Amino acid sequence: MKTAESFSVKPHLLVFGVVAAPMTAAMFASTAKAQAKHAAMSPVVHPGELDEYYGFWSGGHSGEVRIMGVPSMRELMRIPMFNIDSATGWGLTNESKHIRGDGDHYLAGDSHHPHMSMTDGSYNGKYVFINDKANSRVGRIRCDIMKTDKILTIPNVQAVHGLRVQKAPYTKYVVCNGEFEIPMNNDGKSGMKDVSTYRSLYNVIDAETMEMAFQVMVDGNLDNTDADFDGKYFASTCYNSEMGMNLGEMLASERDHVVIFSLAACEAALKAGKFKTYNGNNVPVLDGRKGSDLTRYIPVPKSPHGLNTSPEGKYFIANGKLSPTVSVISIAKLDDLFANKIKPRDTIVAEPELGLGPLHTSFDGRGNAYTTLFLDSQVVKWNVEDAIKAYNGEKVNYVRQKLDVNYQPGHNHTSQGETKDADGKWLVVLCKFSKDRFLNVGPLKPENDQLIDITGDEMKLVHDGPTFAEPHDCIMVHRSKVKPKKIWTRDDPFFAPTVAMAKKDGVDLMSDNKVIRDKKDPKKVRVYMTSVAPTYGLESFDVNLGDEVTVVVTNLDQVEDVTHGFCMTNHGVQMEISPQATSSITFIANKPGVQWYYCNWFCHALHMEMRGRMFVHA
Ligand code: K7E
Ligand code: CUA
Repeated sequence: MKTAESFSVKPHLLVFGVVAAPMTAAMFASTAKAQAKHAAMSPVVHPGELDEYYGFWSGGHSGEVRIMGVPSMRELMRIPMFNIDSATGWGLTNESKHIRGDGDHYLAGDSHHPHMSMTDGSYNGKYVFINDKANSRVGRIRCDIMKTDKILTIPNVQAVHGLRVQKAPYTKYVVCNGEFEIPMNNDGKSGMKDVSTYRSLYNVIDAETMEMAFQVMVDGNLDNTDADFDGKYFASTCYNSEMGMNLGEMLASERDHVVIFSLAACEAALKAGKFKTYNGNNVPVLDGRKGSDLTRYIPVPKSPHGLNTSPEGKYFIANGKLSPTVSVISIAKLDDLFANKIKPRDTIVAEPELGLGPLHTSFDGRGNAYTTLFLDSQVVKWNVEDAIKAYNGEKVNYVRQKLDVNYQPGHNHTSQGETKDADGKWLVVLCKFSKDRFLNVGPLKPENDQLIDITGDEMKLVHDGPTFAEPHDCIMVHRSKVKPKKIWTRDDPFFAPTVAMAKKDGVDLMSDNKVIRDKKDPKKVRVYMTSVAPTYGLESFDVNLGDEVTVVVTNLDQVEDVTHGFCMTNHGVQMEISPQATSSITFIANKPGVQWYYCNWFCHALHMEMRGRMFVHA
């Protein structure tokens, strides 16, 4: 296996080459001409100008999602989800705890695959979904407020990995892969020696309610997934079809497979009641193992990884990982496959050899595909129709270009490339290693998100972007498709439970500043206050030692960007309250005497003065 080491020398050699050979005037002129002809698009977004794309970046094992501006690659916002966030109070406020639900006690997550909801194969700007591999969850971001609004723990599985959305006619379902196979039931009665009951499940979630629709049991495990553009089929790669429990066993056979799921067949089986339940929950589990009419298994070289649908809707592409090839599956042939008119391998229309370690592929909408080569530290641009011709015996060269990237790329993504609006402008390659590309920050390095101009015949690297652990995947959505609110509306469901609590207490959140002691449980105190820069509605309040205090702040400011904070010093309590929002946080008043609270979001010239006292009676 080649390492990043052997590739890191290349850029230096290039630089030295230029320095060593003095250029003549003629050489300068011809270079300038060549540069003018092939001038790369600039990633520079001048001060005051806006980016063309919203990038939604997974935060990997930091557990969050980030909004990047593309092409500037500036980080615009972080959206905490599976993690805890000190700045916004995510995981601390009652609103976020309510959304975090049954997984609220998890303080960590591992987010991989962000994907936006679609209508007719185009992004619709409504939701972004992402998986948490670490704790088998799926979260949803509401794009009108850019906050997480739902998190679902998937039952019966361990490690939810690949995730995508139904592309057409609209995102009714979010689909995701259970990666690690586990005993069914996993009740501690069997499991370590006898692996015959081990299964992986394909998970189908209702995108609107964020509840489980159904699950499909498969042979082998599942890795990555994607959907077609007709609303008929989903496809998932499978490594370890052997059901091995260690590396040697997992690599034993030469072939693994791509599983194709027929949505209509699954929905019919569900309707006909052909399912079982497991582990004491009531989620219907359909049987999609080999021989079932819900699925088909297409053999491909062993241990495939990424699964990508081409934007014109014709192909599923399974990326070889251990094989230097990708397998191109014709979606048009799947009807015949399900009708048993052809054999599974008959759906393969090309298997081009691209280089070492193909992991993920994206598309420019002009018939070209871009595949990351993890081991070669390259992106290879290739033409899909030419690869099909070559597979049919014609003498054509389907590889258009190989570009060194720095280093060890995983996912790559083109602007809008997973939708039918693939526009072939930008390619982002998410490199796992960055080594010498940035100032050394110690043994732990950032990742390197490289921006590549793909508008011309040649790919041009235009920007290196360091990112913190670890953007597995990203999408780029044209800014015309996303219209977030500028300030909150008071009827937002995000803080509706808190509004309901206030109503029960007889409090008008827009005007009242009150301390209410619970009549049934006198240790519980609710402190309601407003905020208008630079003051809180309450300059002070009193509680007793040991009280459970819930502070509810409603931000009356209506000016865009005037966000306040609430921090109770020495209590680990802080949160943000954006204009017209209500936020609440609960803690135990466990220290006697004067406790200052203050606004921790800089809001006003007198922001430092925006504070007050809690007095705790001993
Ligand atoms: Cu999408 Cu990193 Cu989870 Cu490939 S995975 S690299
Ligand atoms: Cu309000 Cu700072």
